Amino acid sequence: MGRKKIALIGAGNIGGTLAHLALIRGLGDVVLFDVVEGMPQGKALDLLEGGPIDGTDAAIIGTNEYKDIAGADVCIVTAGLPRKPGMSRDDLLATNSKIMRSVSEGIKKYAPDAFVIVVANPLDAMVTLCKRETGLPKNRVVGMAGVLDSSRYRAFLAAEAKVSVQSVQALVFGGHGDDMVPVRSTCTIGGAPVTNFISEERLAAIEERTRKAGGEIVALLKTGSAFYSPATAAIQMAEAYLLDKKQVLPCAAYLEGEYGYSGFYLGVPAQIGAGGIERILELKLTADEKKALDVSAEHVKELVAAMDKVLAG
Ligand code: TXD
Repeated sequence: MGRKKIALIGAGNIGGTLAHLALIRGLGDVVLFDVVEGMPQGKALDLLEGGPIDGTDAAIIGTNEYKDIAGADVCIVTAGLPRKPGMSRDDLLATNSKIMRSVSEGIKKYAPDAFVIVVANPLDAMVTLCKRETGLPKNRVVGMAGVLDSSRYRAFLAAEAKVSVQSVQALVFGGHGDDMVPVRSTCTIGGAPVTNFISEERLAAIEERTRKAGGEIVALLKTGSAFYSPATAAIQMAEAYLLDKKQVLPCAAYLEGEYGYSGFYLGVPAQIGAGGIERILELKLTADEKKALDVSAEHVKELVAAMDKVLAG
C-alpha cells in the first residue's frame, strides 16, 4: 500500500503550514509545489530536518515541476495572492483566476485521480474554475471556507460563554465573503441551543465578527492574510478523505438542487469520506437564514460571472 501522497500547490504561508500539519499528523508523503525557485525546496528541507524529533519518516520534497505531484491522492491548492489591507477577496479575482488556470492544468495532467481541496481566494470562484478546468467530478473538487468560518464562529462563542471550544458546535453556510451565513439555529453549547447562554445582542456581534474575521487579521498582519487556521481547516478536510472518516463538514460543494440551488458552489454541510464529497446534508433553516443564504448565493453567482468576464478578456 505505501503512504498516501499529498500535493500542496502553493508553498506560501498556508502551503508551508499545511506541509507541517500533514507531516506531524502522519497523513502521508508531502510534495510542496511553487513557482518560486528554491522556496519549496528550502521549506521541504527544513521540514525534513525536523523529522527525527517528531519521528516523521514520511517523504517531503519541494519542487517547481508539476511532474513531481504525479499520482497525488490529495491536492490542496493555495496558489494565489492573499489580500492586503483595504482589499476585498473579490479584488484577487483577475490575478488568481489566471493562476488557477495553470494550476488546474497541472492537476489534470499529473493528478487526475486526486481529491482537490481549493483554498485560494476568491474561494467560491476559484473552486468553480478549478472544477471546470480540471474536468474532475463534483465529488472530487471542493472548496475550503466553511470549516474555517465555522471554527471562527465557534471560537468566539466559546470565549463568550467561557466554555471549551469542544463544547461548542456551530456552522457557517454560504459564500466565503462578508455575506456568509452563520447559522444560529445549528449552534449548541453542551448540546443545548446557544440562545440559552448568550444574548441576542452578543450573538449578533459575534456573527458580525465572524463574517469580518478574515479582514480583521489582514488589517493586523498588514502583509497578508490568516494562514494557521486556514491550514488547520484544510487539513481536517484532507484527513476526512484520507481516513474515510465520513465527517460532516461545512464545505464549498457543487450543488445540483440541494437547498434549491443548482450549477454552482456554495458552503453547505457535506459528508467527506473516501468517496470525496459523498453527500450533501440538507438541514432545516429558518426563513431568515434561508433568505440570507439566497443573498450569499446571488453574490457567488455574480462573482463567477465577473470571473467569466475577466477570463473572456
Ligand atoms: O478560507 C479561505 N479559503 C482563505 C483562503 C483563508 C485565508 C487565505 N485564503 C487565500 O489563500 C489567500 O487569499 C490566497 O489567495 C491563498 C493563499 O494564501 P497564503 O497566505 O498562503 O498566500 P502566500 O503566502 O502568498 O502563498 C501563495 C503562494 C506563493 O508562494 C506564490 O509563489 C504561489 O502561491 N504561487 C503559485 N504557486 C503555483 N503556481 C502558480 N502559478 C503560483 N502563483 C503564485
